[in-house]
Amino acid sequence: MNSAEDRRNIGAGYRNGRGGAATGSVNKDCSPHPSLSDSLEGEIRAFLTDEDELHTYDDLTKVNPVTPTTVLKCLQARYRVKVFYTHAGCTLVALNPFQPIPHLYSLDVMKQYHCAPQPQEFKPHIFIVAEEAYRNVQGQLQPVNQSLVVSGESGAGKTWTSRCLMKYYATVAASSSVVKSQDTVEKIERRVLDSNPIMEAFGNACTLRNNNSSRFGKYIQLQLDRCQLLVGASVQTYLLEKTRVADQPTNERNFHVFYQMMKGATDEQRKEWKMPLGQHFVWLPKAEKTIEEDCFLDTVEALDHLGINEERQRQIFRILAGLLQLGNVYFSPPMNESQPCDVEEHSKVFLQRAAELLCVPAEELQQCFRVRTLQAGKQSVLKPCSQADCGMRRDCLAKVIYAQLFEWLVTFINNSICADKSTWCNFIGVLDVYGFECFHINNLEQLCINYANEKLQQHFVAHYLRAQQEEYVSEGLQWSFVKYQDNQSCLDLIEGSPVSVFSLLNEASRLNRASDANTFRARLEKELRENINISWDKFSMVPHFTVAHYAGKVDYHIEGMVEKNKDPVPPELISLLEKSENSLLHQIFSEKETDNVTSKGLSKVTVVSKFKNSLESLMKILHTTTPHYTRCIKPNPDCKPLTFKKEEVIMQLEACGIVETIHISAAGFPIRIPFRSFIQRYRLIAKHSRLKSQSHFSGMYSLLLCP
Ligand code: AOV
Ligand code: MG
Repeated sequence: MNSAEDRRNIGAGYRNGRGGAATGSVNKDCSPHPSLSDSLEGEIRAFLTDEDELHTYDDLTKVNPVTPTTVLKCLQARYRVKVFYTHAGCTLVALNPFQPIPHLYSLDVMKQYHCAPQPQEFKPHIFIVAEEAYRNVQGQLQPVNQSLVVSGESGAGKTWTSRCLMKYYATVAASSSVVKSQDTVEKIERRVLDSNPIMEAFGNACTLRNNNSSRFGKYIQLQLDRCQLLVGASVQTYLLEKTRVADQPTNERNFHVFYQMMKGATDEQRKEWKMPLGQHFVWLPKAEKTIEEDCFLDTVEALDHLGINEERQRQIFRILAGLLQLGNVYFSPPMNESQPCDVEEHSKVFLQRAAELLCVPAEELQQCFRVRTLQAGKQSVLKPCSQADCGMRRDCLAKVIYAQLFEWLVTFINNSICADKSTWCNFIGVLDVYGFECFHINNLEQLCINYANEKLQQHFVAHYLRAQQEEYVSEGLQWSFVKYQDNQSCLDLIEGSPVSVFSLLNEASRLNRASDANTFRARLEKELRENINISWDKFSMVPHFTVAHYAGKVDYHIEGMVEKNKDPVPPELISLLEKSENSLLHQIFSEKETDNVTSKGLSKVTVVSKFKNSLESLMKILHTTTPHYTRCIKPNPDCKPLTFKKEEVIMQLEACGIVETIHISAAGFPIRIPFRSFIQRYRLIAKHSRLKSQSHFSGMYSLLLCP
């Protein structure tokens, strides 16, 4: 597969025959998983004597007995014979092979699943889930929107799976719809797929856990018309990790697009972007090389297809080049405190270049970093910034520009692929958010990412583990309750009211004074010490707190957290950008007033409040759709091809409640038809009098096919 196809489609990650990312030692250090105990090993050995048969279990509900270890053993046997998908009742388990599997996702295979009268009778595959959702969308009585919820920890294969799903629908639901822009005419499915390489170039980066880690969440709705043809799509994104632009964790990288520019630029572009060969940029750390950096032309091609014209592209790349120059600007302390800092002598050239690329006056750019304007009544007072403040303001400028540029791109993509409401009637949503993360040092970014994963887990718990069982009971069926791990208490700890980590973080952010990590830690301890999901190492010198997430314990450093939550943008920076002669930059900052960037520059809504609200809206949408769950499992922490580490896998299985899911699925009713539809469909074969006597039946469903 070539690279353009890869990133539009489903093969990214293998240009050099190499998957995954990080080095073993680092990953082992930060892995949340302890080792498998000896007793567990014993249990595995005792399980099922005929080991040769194990790989034949297509559905884990057939494993007997169902325990974490038997399930593990079965998945391991299947992985050994290169079978990567297994049903677990209502869920599909997808093991990451970390290597391309020829033909597994070919056109022929898609057709096979799409055309089969009963795709479920075929080998487990992500295409079964895709096809089921596609058939369900027609609904029993009326169309029902569907959601494909793909979850798993970082590097487990969510983004890969989402690409597979999009490619599937772009193929089986391909319509004759075309969109016109400039002088090009594009098929809509091509455009929808082209949104992937753009969003991955701007929103993905190499981390310790995944070479192509999504640093934002996305929910893409594929819009279908009455004939179930794809006529458009819309993308909703969630909290881009913008801090990465100006601050990359050790051994990690900046967003792919910067490396793509560095590597893919022509001589002419290099000159225009002031990026001579061999130039060192502080914000482009040279952590492990990734194949995504070779994809500059793919990104440009996708921008073309989406209808972003050459001039707009020039402006985008000039802005990005300007940000790189900013990273090389440093400040020296002033002779006395009443004086502003100076730009370091060897940095001056970078400041000049940044100003040229961002199309703002260099002198004003410098002034914005060095001096803050305070409002005293009707008078403005100028106050010099400290050396640290100058650096913070420089970083802030880069972050706000990058985040707003990303948002502008997403809006453009939506305008380019979204169908007119009158042309589509229902949708299939594909959810791909950043996976659970646990690094050596975690901060607000990881708290938000892990919170999003808690929300998804809670959706699964509420929708499947809890609701299914309650439904059986309410319909008067005999049912012995299967216990499950409910993560609601962890969610309450993070987002609940009146007191939670978020509420205390917001409280600290509202206080208009420099926040002290120790004070915030003390506040957390005072207010939340009764909560079993949070703990502290009393002897630690570093202010921190530990949250027991459903997927493992994560230690969060508090230093800088309150400031990140406030996410303030100095008003001088916004005023400067409004004046930019780069018309894109000018447009972004003068026309648009977002929650966090107002013309006064101050952010009113904190990061966690905004994120919480956007996730709540997402949950509301999910609740109105029929969900289909796919659990991606990362079989080893080092992203090594075909390597299955039991410790790694069993922890993921336990965390997501797979065993409970299997129990409920195995004992439950696999087919449930709303009572009305049931009557409508089967009244012919029922005795009239009997039907009549049941017409008072209050249950929601007719539950069929008890196994
Ligand atoms: P993620 O989305 O779950 O992590 P990805 O989808 O980026 O993880 O997968 C990580 C890497 O695993 C990919 O780049 C591929 O190299 C490989 N991979 C995943 N699934 C498959 C598959 N089915 N076949 C072959 N290779 C695969 V994160 O975005 O970090 O949470 O935030
Ligand atoms: Mg991803």
